[in-house]
Amino acid sequence: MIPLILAVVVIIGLLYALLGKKKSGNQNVLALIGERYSGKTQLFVRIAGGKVFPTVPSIKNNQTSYKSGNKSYEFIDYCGDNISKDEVLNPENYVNIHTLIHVIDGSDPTKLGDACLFLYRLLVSKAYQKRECNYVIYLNKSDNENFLGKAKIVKRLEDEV
Ligand SMILES: Nc1nc2c(ncn2[C@@H]2O[C@H](COP(=O)(O)OP(=O)(O)OP(=O)(O)O)[C@@H](O)[C@H]2O)c(=O)[nH]1
Ligand SMILES: [Mg+2]
Repeated sequence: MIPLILAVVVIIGLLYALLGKKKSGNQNVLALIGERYSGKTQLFVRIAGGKVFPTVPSIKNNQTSYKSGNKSYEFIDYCGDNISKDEVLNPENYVNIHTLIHVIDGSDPTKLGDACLFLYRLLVSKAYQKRECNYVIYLNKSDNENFLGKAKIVKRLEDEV
């Protein structure tokens, strides 16, 4: 009887470990997401240590590995199209996300509505509700003379969400 109980406990333990691992994913992805032209690829190149050069609209994601301390991450610069946003929010990909860096062009008020929509979609997604990833808003183009200012942008995000 005791070996049987032990076997059942071991099987339950193994199942728990396997299913638990599948649910939590690798959580080793740092993802840059945001509207087209917000400056994701420029930021990607800068953080990845490359030489900054004039970029063109991305037609595919850029990806590299990024080391911080003794931890290694997959660093992905997603295109600014809707397919890429769906890809990030897809539970199969989301499960691997450690930190989501949402790049917002702070000098373009016409893009703020779409930025709010993405934030809303993230917050209501089942994947996020199950596990909140680190979420960072990177307010870009503050050097631009049309920069709206942090307070205005935060208020707009709060109002819309
Ligand atoms: N003034 C200013 N311009 C910037 C800044 N960062 C990026 N840009 C410019 O914004 C434009 C778009 O930058 P990208 O990095 O290609 O934008 P993206 O978000 O990758 O765009 P997609 O690949 O189309 O999704 C380029 O002309 C950049 O030079 C910034 O901090 N300040
Ligand atoms: Mg790009």
